[in-house]
Amino acid sequence: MKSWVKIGTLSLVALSLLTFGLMQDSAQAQDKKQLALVVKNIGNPWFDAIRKGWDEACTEIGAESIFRGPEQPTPEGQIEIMESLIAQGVSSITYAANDPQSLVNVSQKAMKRGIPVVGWESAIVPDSRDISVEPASAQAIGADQVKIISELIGGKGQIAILSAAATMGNQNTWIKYMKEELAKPEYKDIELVGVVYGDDVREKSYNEALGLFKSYPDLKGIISPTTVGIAAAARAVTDQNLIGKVMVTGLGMPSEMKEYVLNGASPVFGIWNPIDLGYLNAYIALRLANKEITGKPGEEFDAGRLGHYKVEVQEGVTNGLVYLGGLFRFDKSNIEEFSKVF
Ligand code: RAM
Repeated sequence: MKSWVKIGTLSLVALSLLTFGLMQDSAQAQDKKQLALVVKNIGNPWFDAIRKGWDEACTEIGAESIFRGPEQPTPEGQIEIMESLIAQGVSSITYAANDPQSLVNVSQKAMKRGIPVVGWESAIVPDSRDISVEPASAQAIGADQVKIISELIGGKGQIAILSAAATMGNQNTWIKYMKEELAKPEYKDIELVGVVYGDDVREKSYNEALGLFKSYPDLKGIISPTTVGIAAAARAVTDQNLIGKVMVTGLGMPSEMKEYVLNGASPVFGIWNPIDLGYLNAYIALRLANKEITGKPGEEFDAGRLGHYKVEVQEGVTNGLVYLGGLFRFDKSNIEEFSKVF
């Protein structure tokens, strides 16, 4: 009997310890943030690089990473995904919109339910997110692409823009600043003959480039502010033996562009680091989910290996903006090295 009591006592202690442990585990599990990242579409290597940094940060901070995107870069697919994330009750949603306007309702629904929303590359519609994240100033990104094409074509001749989808806010904003830059006197001999849309789909972008060669036989340059478009345009120039006749620049991934930098189809292009951008996005999502920040200008926070950030003022919008910083140019001097990174 005695021994039974002893064993019984021990068992009770063990049981209560076990229960305590289980409770702790489930409290931790409940506390583990679920950070959702919604990209324009699956299958674009750019978003795989963004995901790399996002996952790195999630592992570091002990959050669960949820990575979603539609098959095709359409707003409908993104709305469906965001609705399901709201129903699931994730801790935050971070998105790059295929059409920022179309995502306003679903974003507001999430915020009303207490799910913080981060809009990245999508800063054109007010009140559709708690905070915006941008790689660099849109003006600097747009202007730099004009400077590069001007250098490549010797400041003279016809150029065209091959964009992503006509609804995409980031590309549209960059194009607006390209046009502003082109209006400066130093570009008076450059004529922008048109803007075409490849929808961030490889084949469509390639065919749009072919269409430009046909419509404008004197075309000297193409600016493509999308990683999908620039690679497709450079491939089209290469396939059509137009290297040296039509210059391609814009925003590309060194891993996809190496071949075209070396063959001369696209000797110079710009971009920022998508791995760092994904990493920063995850830290911002966590800070919002933990209520350490709300997204208002002036707030400050730490973002792991990237260091300290401050939320900036965004013109005409109550919520703030965070810049990653770092717009780089790639050419034959550094393409080899960076093509191994992203
Ligand atoms: C494409 C996408 C993405 C953009 C890059 C530069 O991959 O449109 O949103 O940031 O290009």
